[in-house]
Amino acid sequence: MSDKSYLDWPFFDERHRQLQADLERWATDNIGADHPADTDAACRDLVKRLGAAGWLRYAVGGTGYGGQYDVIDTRAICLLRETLGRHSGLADFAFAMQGLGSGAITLHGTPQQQQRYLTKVAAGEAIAAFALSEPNSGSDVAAMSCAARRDGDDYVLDGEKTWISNGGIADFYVVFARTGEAPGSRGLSAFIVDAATPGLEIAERINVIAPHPLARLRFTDCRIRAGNMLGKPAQGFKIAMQTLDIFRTSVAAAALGFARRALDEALRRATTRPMFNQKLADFQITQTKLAQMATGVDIAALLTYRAAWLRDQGKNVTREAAMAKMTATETAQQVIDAAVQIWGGLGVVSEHPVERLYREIRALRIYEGATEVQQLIIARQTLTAYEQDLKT
Ligand code: COS
Repeated sequence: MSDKSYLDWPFFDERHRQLQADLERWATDNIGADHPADTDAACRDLVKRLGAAGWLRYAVGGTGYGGQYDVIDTRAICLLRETLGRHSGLADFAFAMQGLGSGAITLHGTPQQQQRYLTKVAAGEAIAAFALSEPNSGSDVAAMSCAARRDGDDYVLDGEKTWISNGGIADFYVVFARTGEAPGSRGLSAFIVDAATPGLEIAERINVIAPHPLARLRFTDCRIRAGNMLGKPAQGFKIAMQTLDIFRTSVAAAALGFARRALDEALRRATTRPMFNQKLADFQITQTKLAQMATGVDIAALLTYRAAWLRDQGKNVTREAAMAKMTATETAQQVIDAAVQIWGGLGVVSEHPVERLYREIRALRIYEGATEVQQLIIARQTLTAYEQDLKT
């Protein structure tokens, strides 16, 4: 039984507490924590079930297009990821990628684009993916080389994208490409590319430490209508960053869910494991670990829900989202490692809950901006604020 006292923090409204309670019931009844043999099939199934149960409505904005609210409620997204993450890494993944993959359409899509894609994403009838990274452009987004050349009423895409979650099972990809209006970050644009478009192929499926659908995509003379562009030409970099501002906070929430589960598992073990005529939890050395874990969980929760709450107040949260993502993912890694230690030999047995968490957390410190990128962002924002202060 996880600590729920944080739900009384002032970041939340009654609807958030209700959402969390409803989802907790649903997840307990409907989600297994196992890593299935066929990850693609499991993900497709999870998307369908999350859609049918109404949870994916929170992943998109626009009540006219299947969204729960007109504007994405970041706290709701975070509560969903935290709760799903506590039950199953794959369920969290399936939910999160629907949001990340369609976030740019929620933020910048035309009504036609929103009608066509968001309604299906919210219903679990279409799988979305976000295609930003390239073999030579991960942290340095502005260095991307995948190109989109204007040709009459079309754009023609050439290049590669890699580490694309849902790659291989997605129905459409939001692809960022160089349109060349200016060098670097000012010459990128965003496009919606349907998976069946000729010239788009899955060049490679990538197996990772905690399996989920992941692929490298190749675009060769891939022709799409100019109407598939999201926003205006040259807005691609900002569209990508605005999307990440929402979903980075939610990565923090997923890490928080993993950490809470690890703490629960550690408590279960420590309070029942006999050792030297007492229980593991009776040793001060165990209590020190538990104290650090519980405090780490609350630090992660405070930063996560601060960023989510601020964004829901319409504030710029680039700095706060970066702080939340960096701290929650790094802290969760430590909490999970301590849980493995408390479980001892059992903690490294394949498919034990803490062994699974140990594998699940690792990628979160890398994807959607590695910890080092978050540090760069926080430092830049802090220095800029200081320099502006000096001027006024
Ligand atoms: N929202 C809106 N605009 C933003 C923004 C944000 N969060 N962050 C930056 N911008 C704007 C800047 O204001 C700047 O605008 P102007 O050109 O008008 O001045 C422009 O975008 C370029 O910003 P910046 O100079 O900071 O870009 P850099 O190339 O230095 O890159 C980092 C900044 C490293 C922070 C960025 O490339 C990044 O986030 N990298 C990690 C990418 C990532 O998460 N990859 C994983 C993909 S998903 S698995």
